[in-house]
Amino acid sequence: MELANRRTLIKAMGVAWGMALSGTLARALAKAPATLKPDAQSALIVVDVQNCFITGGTLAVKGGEEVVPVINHIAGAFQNVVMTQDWHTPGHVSFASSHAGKKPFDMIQLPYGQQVLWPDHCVQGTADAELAHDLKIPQAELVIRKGYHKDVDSYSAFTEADGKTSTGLSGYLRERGIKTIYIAGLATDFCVAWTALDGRKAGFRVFVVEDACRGIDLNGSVAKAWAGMEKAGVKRIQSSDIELAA
Ligand code: VGL
Ligand code: ZN
Repeated sequence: MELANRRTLIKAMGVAWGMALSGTLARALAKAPATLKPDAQSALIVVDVQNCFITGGTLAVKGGEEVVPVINHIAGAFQNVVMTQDWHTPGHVSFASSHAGKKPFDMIQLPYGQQVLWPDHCVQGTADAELAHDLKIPQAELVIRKGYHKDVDSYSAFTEADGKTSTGLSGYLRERGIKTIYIAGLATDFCVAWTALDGRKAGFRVFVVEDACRGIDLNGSVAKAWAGMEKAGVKRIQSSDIELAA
């Protein structure tokens, strides 16, 4: 083969290789097809997306505000949306300030079990307890408040931390014919995880949208929460797995 021809061939091979490579890349970068389509029997539960848990709040979760656009986006796929609001009395039992000599993130024993002590947060009627202002889900049907009994905490949107006092959420969902719940919000390892576990206990199919959540992560609590949720049959999904209504 003549040198000039050989050069042309090599160049052509290079172009072909480049095209093949970019094709592979393009496919790899393309979003995987969405597979989950929320129906009339599905509800999105937006957990505690409140000023207190985002930057500037009293119990800010790292990157907490980053869930807001993701949740606004996926909410469009849902006919049914419920939001929760951590809603504590002043002097709540979960506040470190209510226990002499204790500081935030210490643990104490309460009649209903172990309790992490938190900074004062989400006090009823304060700006800190308001839903994040950038959250735009006008079709949300119910805001369920929790943690309003002074002597009992409530991470779960279903059952308070005493393990028996109901918030009424499972009855509401059941009476509305909801079978499947998708959960997003704050914090992965506390209110999201406890809500997901109780959702399973109440007999719902449960999906947690990982990239629409952020965790507090005390001593590996995010990994532990995922392990517990997966063991209980909670499905871990990404927002891209949800098909947005056409
Ligand atoms: C939460 C700690 C205390 C939560 C609420 O929303 O995950 N965490 N109160
Ligand atoms: Zn709280």
